[in-house]
Amino acid sequence: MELKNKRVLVVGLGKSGLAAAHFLKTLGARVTVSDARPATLIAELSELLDQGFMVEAGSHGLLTFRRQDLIVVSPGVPMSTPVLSQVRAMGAHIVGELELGAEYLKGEVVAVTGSNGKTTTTSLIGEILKAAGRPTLVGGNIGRPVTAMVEESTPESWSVLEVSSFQLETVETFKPRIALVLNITPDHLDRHGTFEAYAALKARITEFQTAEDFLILNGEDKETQLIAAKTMAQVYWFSGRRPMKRGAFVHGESILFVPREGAKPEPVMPVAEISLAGAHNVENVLAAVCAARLAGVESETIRAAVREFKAVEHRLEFVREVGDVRYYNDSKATNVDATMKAVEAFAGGIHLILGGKDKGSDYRVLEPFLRERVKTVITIGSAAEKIERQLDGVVKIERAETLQRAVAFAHEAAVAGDTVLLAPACASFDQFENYEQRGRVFKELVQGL
Ligand code: UMA
Repeated sequence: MELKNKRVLVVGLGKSGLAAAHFLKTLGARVTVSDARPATLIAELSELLDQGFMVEAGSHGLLTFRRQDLIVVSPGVPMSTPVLSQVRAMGAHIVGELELGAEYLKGEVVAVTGSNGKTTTTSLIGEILKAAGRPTLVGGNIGRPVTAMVEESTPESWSVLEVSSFQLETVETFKPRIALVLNITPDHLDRHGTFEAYAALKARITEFQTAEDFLILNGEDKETQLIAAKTMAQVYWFSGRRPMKRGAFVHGESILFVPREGAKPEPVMPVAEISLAGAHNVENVLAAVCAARLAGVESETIRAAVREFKAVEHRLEFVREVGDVRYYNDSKATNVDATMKAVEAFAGGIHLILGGKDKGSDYRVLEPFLRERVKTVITIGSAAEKIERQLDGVVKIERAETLQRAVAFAHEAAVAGDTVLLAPACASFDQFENYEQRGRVFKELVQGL
């Protein structure tokens, strides 16, 4: 894409949009930015105008969108947005921020998608590559836009990208050297409409891969297995339950890696050396081991890096013990499947804080896990009523409305040996800026007990 002197529109002025706008300027493009928020709410407005950007605020106007050589959308802006559908029908060229950044990124790319475990796996692969002495960059959905990584990248770089379904909606050439699909369970149905549409977007991570590339899939997840038939890349597998023909798996007490079909399994490390809680985290480690071995990192280096790796903030993060009650922050559990995995990580005695902004989820699937391990569900946010309706009679439910009241209630209700777990199964946007802020507020409340 030669963009010098081209008219480019950036849609959405969050992290991605701002990074894309500044990046496009370095390429010599004539950049307009458009955000649905009113001008008074865009903190960067005067700075952007001073820097020579044209700004449209308060709405997305068809005229602005029609006059462009390229439109770059932020992940939070759906392709179904009316003005985008309209100009697309007229032949507009529309890409996402990830697609734009990845096209200019130098070096190798490892891309991690899936419904859950993306952030942990992305961070862990990053740590392993760093430990192996590779110049490593970590970004994407994890928080650093790809366009903001380009300048730092060199032909020797390894960029490890967390990739969301929102970002995959707008790829057109994205071709990672190593792609991972960790699992596919219902999420973001409010945006994608159906589970099938969501799963199809996840598969786009491998759409442009060729035979020299690698695709790592979960041997225990039916939806990811289906992708194996659709890829040109060399498929590797991971499994916590049984040996795989090639890939990483648990056998007895150890993690093994098979580099080629028929090759002898190589020992990588004992499972007991993983310091992260929960069976799902063993899967995340297996996926990372597989990616790191395919990137050519020695098992000894992988083992040392995994041993050192602690939980990422907001992912089943231990906060504090108060009067023999342990508090965990899993604010990143923004869908039902993630909550299920968090609950599974504890034997029982859980006071579970659920709720926030509903994403069209079915909370009834939590039933067996709640019956087995949860003493009380404490609801917060706008999804509270739906959760209570769907889980009526399954478990004791308390409506707290706010996180503050939820923590106070859990503190009252919990007895020695219990666990208080924030794993809300919902987005945070009804009461918080994002899941990070929700997690931080939770931790502050717990520290204040
Ligand atoms: N906006 C419009 N028009 C619209 C919708 C939104 O102008 O129709 C504007 C909003 O007013 C706002 C901006 O778009 O100013 C927000 O853009 P955004 O939602 O894309 O947010 P960013 O700050 O750019 O953050 C995005 C990702 N956000 C989403 O995908 C919703 C971040 O992932 C990511 O870290 C960041 O880019 C850097 O790559 C967050 C996320 O929640 C963590 N991701 C989802 C998830 O993990 O479940 C997919």
